[in-house]
Amino acid sequence: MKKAIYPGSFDPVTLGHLDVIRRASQLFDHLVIAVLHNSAKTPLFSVEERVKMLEEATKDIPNVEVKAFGGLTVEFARECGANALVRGLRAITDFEYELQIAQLNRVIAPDIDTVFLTTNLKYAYLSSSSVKEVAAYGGDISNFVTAGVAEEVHKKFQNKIRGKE
Ligand code: COD
Repeated sequence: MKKAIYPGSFDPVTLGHLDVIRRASQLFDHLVIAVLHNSAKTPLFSVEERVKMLEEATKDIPNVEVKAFGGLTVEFARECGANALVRGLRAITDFEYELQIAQLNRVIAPDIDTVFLTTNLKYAYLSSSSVKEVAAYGGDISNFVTAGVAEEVHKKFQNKIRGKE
């Protein structure tokens, strides 16, 4: 069985991520979406919230599961029995960063390969950070995320404004 993981922050999951997930799910028998919980960045959503949004957004793809992880990505891939990491590439800036991480991971774990999927041009400009920035100023994010995720993002910013979080 060909197994891969797709690691990331997914804070929150965008239509760009979902496009990569759909395409990777057709290349591998089983795909684990690995959501990092101890990121140096301070995420907008807790890892539980990010996992839940991903589960909802991918519920129609049978060979995909969502799991939280901490520590090294390659160790988590081994725990899952996967020998490939899926990553997405949008621009040359992604490439430089991703190539360095892929080479580092290859030294740490020569048995695990990184597979790059180039972005769907429709979503080449899209990142979780830009979604959060637009939403923080009250903008429309319906072209960038699913309806369910848009609702959660708006709720989060409203709670922040009201001082609930
Ligand atoms: N189109 C295509 N791909 C996209 C798009 C889009 N519109 N948006 C994002 N992507 C791709 C990104 O390029 C990336 O490959 C992936 O989707 C996930 O993106 P993010 O932004 O949600 O997640 P990252 O890049 O912040 O995740 C970083 C990791 C969690 C993978 C990394 O920090 C990590 O591996 N940490 C664990 C510690 C470790 O193993 N370190 C050693 C390697 S540095």
